[in-house]
Amino acid sequence: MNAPVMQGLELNVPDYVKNARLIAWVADMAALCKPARIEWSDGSEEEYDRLCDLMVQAGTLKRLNPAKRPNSYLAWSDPSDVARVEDRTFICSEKQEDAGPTNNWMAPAEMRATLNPLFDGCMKGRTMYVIPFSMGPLGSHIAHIGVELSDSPYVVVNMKHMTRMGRAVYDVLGVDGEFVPCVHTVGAPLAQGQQDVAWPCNPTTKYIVHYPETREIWSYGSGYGGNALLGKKCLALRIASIMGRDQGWLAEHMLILGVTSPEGKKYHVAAAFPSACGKTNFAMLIPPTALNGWKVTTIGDDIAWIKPHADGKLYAINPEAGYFGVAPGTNTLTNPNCMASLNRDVIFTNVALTDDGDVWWEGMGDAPAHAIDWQGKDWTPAIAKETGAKAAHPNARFTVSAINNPALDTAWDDPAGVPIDAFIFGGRRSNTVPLATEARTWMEGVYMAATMGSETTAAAFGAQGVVRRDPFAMLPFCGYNMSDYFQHWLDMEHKLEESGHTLPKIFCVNWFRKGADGKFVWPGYGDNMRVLKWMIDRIEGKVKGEDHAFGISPTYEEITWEGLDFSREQFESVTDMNPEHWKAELAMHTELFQKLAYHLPQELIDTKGKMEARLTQA
Ligand code: SAT
Ligand code: MN
Repeated sequence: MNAPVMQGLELNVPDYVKNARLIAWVADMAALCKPARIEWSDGSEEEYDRLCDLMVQAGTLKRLNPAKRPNSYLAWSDPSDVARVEDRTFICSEKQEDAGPTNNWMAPAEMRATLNPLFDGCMKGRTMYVIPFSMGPLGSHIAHIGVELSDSPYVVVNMKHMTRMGRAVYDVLGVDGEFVPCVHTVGAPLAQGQQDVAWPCNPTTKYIVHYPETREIWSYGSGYGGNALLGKKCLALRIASIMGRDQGWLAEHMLILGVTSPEGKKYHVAAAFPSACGKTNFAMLIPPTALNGWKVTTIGDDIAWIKPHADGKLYAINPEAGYFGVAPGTNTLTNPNCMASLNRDVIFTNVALTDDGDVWWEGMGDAPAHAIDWQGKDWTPAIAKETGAKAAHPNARFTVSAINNPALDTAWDDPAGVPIDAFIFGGRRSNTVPLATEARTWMEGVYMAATMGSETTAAAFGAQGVVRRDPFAMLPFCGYNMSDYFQHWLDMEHKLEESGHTLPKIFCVNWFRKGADGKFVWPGYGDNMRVLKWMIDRIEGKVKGEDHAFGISPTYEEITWEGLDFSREQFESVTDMNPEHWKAELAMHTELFQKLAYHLPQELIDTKGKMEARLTQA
C-alpha cells in the first residue's frame, strides 16, 4: 500500500495492513485530530519496552526496583483522573428509549456536533497510535476485533496486557474484515514547544461515547482505565451487549471459573458481582485444605462472552487477556494467586512507592515506615493517622497479563470457549439475601439477577451501606435499555430450549451477611468453595436443598464443614429469610420496576407477585 500523505503528515501504513476501511478511517481521524505523527502499533516486546522507556523519560512511569518487581512500572495519574466517569458516559442511540432510563443519552447528531470541535486538533503535538486488538482468542468464532486510535502511550502498553494486541490481528482482519472503531484522546493538545505533563488529561471536559447503531466508541479527556482502554467496558460490554442482543448471544460482566472435582470432573461457572464484592478474589479462589482434591482455575476475572453452540451447550470465552484489578485490599491472605500474579511484568497505577523502589497499598500488609503516596507526597503511618491520607488511591489498579496467574485455566485461551454449567449472581448485603439460593426456573434466575442489589462501600460511592440496585451487575455497562436486556435473557430460554439446549442453573449468593455485632458471619474467600460444591451437588442431583419464597437454599447438613468451625446458629443467621426484611426488599424491587417500566417484561412483575403471595402465606 502506498502511504497517503496529508498536510505533511505521513500515514505510514505498514504493508501488512490491507483493510481498506481501516486505512480510510485512520486517514479521516488523523485529518480531524491532527497528531504530529502516526504509529501503527505491532504489539511487540520491543515496542512495549520502547514506549515504557519513553514514558519513564516523560515522568509518566517510574521503573520499579528490578530486584523486587522485575519489569514493572508505576504510574501516578492526575488527581482529577482516577476512575471511570459514569456521569460522562453516553449511549447515543437514535431513540432515547433504546438507551433506557439507566444510561445517559444524547442524539447521535447532537453528540457528533459536540465532539467534532473537541476532537478537531485534539492530538496536536502528540503521536496517534493505531492499536489493533482482538477481544477473545485470535480467530475464535466468539471473538471480535477492535481498533483503537489513541494519543496515549500508557493506553498502548496497557492494551498489550489487556487484549490480544498487535500485528497478528491484521491477519484475522484481512482485506474486508469487520472491526469496531474506537477513538481515544486525552484531550490535551500540545502547542509548539509546550512542555508535556506526566499525566496529560482534560481536567474539565470528559466524554465516553457509544454509538450503538454504527458501533463506534469515542472517548475524550481521560487517560484512566475503562475511560481509555476502550476494549474493556466500552467494547466488550456496552457495544458487545448490543451485538449480543442482535445476534442471539450474551455479553456479560462475569468472571469465568473452572471447578474440578476430586473425581476429575470439570465444571464451569460464570459469575456476576457488582464492584467491591470480591470478584477478583472469587476468580482466583483457593479451596480450603479440607476440601482436598477440589481445584479452581481462572478463565476470566471480569467479562464473559457467551454463545450457544450446536452441541446444546452455552460456551463462554473471556474476551480479555489480562487483569485491570483493584490493588487496595489485595494481600497474600485474601488472594494469594493474585499476589503471585503481581510479582513481575506489572503496570501499577496510583499505588504508593516505597523507599526501596517497590509498591505498597492499604491492605497489602505491614505499612512501610515511609513511602511516597500516589500524589507524590511523603507518607508515613503517623501522617496517615493524623490526616487520614491514603498511600494508594482506593481505586488504584494493577495491569497484568493473564499468563501471570498461577491458577490460570488451561482452556483460558481456547477459541471454542468453555461450556457453562451455572450462572452465579451476588451482591454485598448485610441482611435479607441468603448465603446461597438456586432459582427453580430460568425465569426466577432472571428475576434474581434483575433485582440484584449491593451495599455501597465508601471507597466507590461516598455514602456507605446504601443498597444500590445493579441488575446483572450491568448497570453502568448495558449498552441499551435495561428492560430490553431482561427480555433478551428471557428470550434466550425459549430460543435455547427450542434448539435443544440445556440451560445452565442460576444461583444467587451473598457472602456479606452481618451478625448482631456488625461483623461478617461467613468467612468468605477460600471457604466460598463450600458453596460452590453445594451448587455442583445440586447440578448432580445429590442434594435437595430447602424450598422457600426466593428459591432453594442449602440445609446445614448439605454443606461440607470439615476444617471450619461454623455452627448451626451461624448458618441460620446467614440463610434465614426475615419476613420484614423481605417486605422492604420487595418494595425496593417495586421502585426499581417503576424506574424500568418501559418495556419491562410482564413475567418479572408476575414473578414478584408470586413471591409476595408466598411470603404473606408464610
Ligand atoms: O476502569 S475499569 O472500567 O476498567 C474498571 C472498573 O471501573 O470497573
Ligand atoms: Mn468489572
